[in-house]
Amino acid sequence: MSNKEQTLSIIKPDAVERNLDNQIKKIFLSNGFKIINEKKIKIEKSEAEKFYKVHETKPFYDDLCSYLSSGPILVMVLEKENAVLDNRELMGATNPKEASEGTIRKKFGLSIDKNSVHGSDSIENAKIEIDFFFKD
Ligand code: IDP
Ligand code: MG
Repeated sequence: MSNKEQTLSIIKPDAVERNLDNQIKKIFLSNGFKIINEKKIKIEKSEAEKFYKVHETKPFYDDLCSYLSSGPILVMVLEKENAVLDNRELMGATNPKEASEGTIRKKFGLSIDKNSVHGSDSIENAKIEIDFFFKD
């Protein structure tokens, strides 16, 4: 019995700017994820504010939203068993300095804000985030 799950992944502006999107996609594919849907877009700050609304009381909220809307991003729906948690593990800790060896953020992250990738943190949020970018 398969237990496929979907999660939302974003390759953030710092990584797209360094042309790392294909390398990062290969990491997902070689770790058993299927890329079900993808698009490269540039979002408005107002959209970033909606996407990151859970963080609106945080001191870094404004910078975070400016950053996510500062350049092109690659938004993807990833699918595999346990996609949400497996993606979080593959991404590594929020702060690249604290991320484990072999994780995407350890390899490519520049700083806690420019940490190269976003991944949904729960099945419930994955559904909300996938709808946010792909519901038409
Ligand atoms: P996550 O991306 O690992 O889920 P969250 O706590 O959900 O981390 O934070 C969302 C994003 O906000 C992070 O990926 C990072 O870009 C940014 N961020 C989180 N904490 C800080 C901070 O202390 N300073 C600056 N930016 C932060
Ligand atoms: Mg998060």
